[in-house]
Amino acid sequence: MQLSDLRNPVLKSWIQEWVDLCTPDQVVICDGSQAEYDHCANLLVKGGTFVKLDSPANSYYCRSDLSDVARVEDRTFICSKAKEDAGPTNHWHDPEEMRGILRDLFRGCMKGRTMFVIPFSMGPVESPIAKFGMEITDSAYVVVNMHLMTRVSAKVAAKVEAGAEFVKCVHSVGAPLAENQADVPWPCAPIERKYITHFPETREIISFGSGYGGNALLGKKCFALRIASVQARDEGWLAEHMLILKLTSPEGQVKFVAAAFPSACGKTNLAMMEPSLPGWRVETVGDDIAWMKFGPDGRLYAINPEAGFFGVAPGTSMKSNPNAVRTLAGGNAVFTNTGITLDGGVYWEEMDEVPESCVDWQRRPWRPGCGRKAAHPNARFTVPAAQCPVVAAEWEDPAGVPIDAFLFGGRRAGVVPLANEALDWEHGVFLGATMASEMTAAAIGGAGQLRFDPFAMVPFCGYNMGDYFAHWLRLGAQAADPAKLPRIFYVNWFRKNAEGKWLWPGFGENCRVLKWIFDRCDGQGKAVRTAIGNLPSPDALDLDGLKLSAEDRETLLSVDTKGWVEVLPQIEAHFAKFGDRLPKVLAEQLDALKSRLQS
Ligand code: TSX
Ligand code: MN
Repeated sequence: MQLSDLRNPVLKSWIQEWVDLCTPDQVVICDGSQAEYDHCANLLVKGGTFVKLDSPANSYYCRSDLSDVARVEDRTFICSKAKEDAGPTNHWHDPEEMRGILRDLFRGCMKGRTMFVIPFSMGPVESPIAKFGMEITDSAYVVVNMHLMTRVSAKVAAKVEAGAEFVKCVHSVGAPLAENQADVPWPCAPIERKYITHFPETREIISFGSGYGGNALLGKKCFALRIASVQARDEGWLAEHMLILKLTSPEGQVKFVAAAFPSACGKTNLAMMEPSLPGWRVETVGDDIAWMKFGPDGRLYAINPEAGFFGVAPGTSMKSNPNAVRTLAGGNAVFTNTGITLDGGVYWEEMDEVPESCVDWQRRPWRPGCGRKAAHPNARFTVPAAQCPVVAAEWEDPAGVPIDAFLFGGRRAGVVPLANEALDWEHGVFLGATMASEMTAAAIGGAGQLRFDPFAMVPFCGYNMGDYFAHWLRLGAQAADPAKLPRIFYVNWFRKNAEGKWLWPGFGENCRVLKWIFDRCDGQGKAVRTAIGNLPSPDALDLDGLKLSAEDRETLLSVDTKGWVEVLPQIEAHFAKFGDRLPKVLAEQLDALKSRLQS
C-alpha cells in the first residue's frame, strides 16, 4: 500500500507532514505480512545489519553500534505543559520548545532511506482493552522487531482509516545518507542527539537517534507504559510493568497473578517458571506489561499488550528459564548483541553449551576463560510469545484474564521476608510504592542503601508518580465490589545469610510461595498478622522435599523489627520526593507501620 491509497485525511496529513520534513526516498505502508517480514529481513542481511543464523531456524543475528545498547533514561523526556505533571522521577521538557528541537533534528533525516509506516495494535485487535498505534520509522530493524513484538496488520490500518483512535509514533535512527554514501550496519546518532520524547497530552511519541529496542520499538515502553499510563489514569484503568501468569493447582483450580519487579529480579523467568511441586502448573500470559480494566462482574481483567518477548539473553539457561530456551529453539528470533559461533549459532554468558570459541558482540575473537564477556550484558532476543511451550491458552483472549493477586518484590539481601500479604488495598499500595532493591557496593550510595522503584514504574510512568499512587488508591476506593479486588503480596527471592549465601533456592521452587498465595486468595492458607503484614505461618509453606534448615526458614519468615526501623528513614526520604503530590493515605500508612513496629 502507498500513501496515495490512504483515505483518512487526519492520517494522511499526519504522514505527509513527516514525509515533507524527513524527505525519505520512498514511503511504504506496512501490512504485517510474512512477505513484508522476509523482505525487510533480507534487506538487513544485504546491508550487513543481519546475519542469517544456521540455528535456531529462521533467525537472525545483529550487532548494534557500541553506543546504542540500552534505553537512554537521561535522553528520555516527558513533555507535558506543566513541569509538575511530569513529576520528580521524570526528565521534563517544555513541549513547544521540544517540538522545535525535534523539527530541526528531523529535517532531512530520512534522506537516502525508506520511510515505513507501521500500523500496529497493542493487544489482540478485537480486544476492548487493546489500543492502536502508527509508527513512522526509517529502520527496517524496527519493522522486523515490531512484527515480533506487536500485532502489525492491515486490519489496524483499515480501522484507523475508518476513524479509530491511534497513538502517533515517529522514529528515526537520525542518520541520513548523502548521495552515494554507503550505509553502516547500525545507523544511529551520538548520545547528545538522541531524544526519546513523549507528549502525554496529545498521546504522541517522537524518538530520534537510537535503534535500540526500548528507544525505537515505540509500542513497548513508550506507548504501552509511558503514554498508556496517562490514558489509564484518565480512563480509569491500569497500564503496568507486570508479568501475567496462570497458576493451576493439582485439583485443576486456576488463578491469574500479575507481578511487578525492578530490573534484574527475573520477571521473565517467573512468568515461564517450571514449578517443582507435583501437579502444579505455571503458564505464561505475558512477561513484561499488563493492561487491566474492570469487567462488568467487578473483577479486574488483564491483557498482555505485546505479541513477543524482548528478553535479556545473558543468564537465560535451562536452569534459570527452561521455557525461554525452548521458546528460542523454535526459531523465528532476532538476537542483538550476543556472541555468534563459528557454526552460525548464538552464545551468551550462562548458556548451557559453551562453544570452544566464538566472535563476541564487539567482533573480537572470544574463548572460554579469555576474561571478557561474549555478549553485552543487555544483549536481547526477540521472539514470538506464541512459540512459548507454556503459553496459556487464554493469552490472546480479547476479554483478558481475571487477576486474583498482585505480586510486588525487589532484591533484598536482608530485612524483607520471603512472602508477605498486604493487610488491605491501601497497605498493598504502600507496599508497591515502597518497592526497592539494594544497590550493589559499586553503585552510588553504597551497599545497604536502597534504590526505590515504586511499582517498577519509575522509568516508565508518563506522569507525576504521586498522582500515580493516588490513581491506584482511587481504583481501590471506587471498586464496585472491594472483595473482588486482587489481593496484594510482597515477595523477596533474594534473602542472604550472614555468610552471603542465598537462603531461598528460588526459580522453580518459588511455586511454594505461589501455592501459599493461591491458598490465601481462596481464604485458606495460614498466616500470622505482624507489624509489616500477614506472613506465612511457620507450617503454612509447603517445604516438602526442600533442604531448608529451621534457622533459615525462621529468617525467611520472620519480622526483623530492628532492620525495619532502620529502613523507615529511607522510606520517609523517598516519600518526601513527591512533596504535596504524595497521597495522605501513604503518609498515614508509613506512620501506622512506624507505630506497629514500636508496639
Ligand atoms: O530469576 C530468578 N528468580 C526467579 C525465578 C523464577 N533469579 C535470577 C535473577 C537474575 C535475573 C534468581 N536468582 C532467583 C529467582 O527466584 N533467585 C536467585 C538467587 C539464587 C541464585 C542461585 C541459587 C539460588 C538462589 N542456587 C544455585 O545456583 C545452586
Ligand atoms: Mn520491563
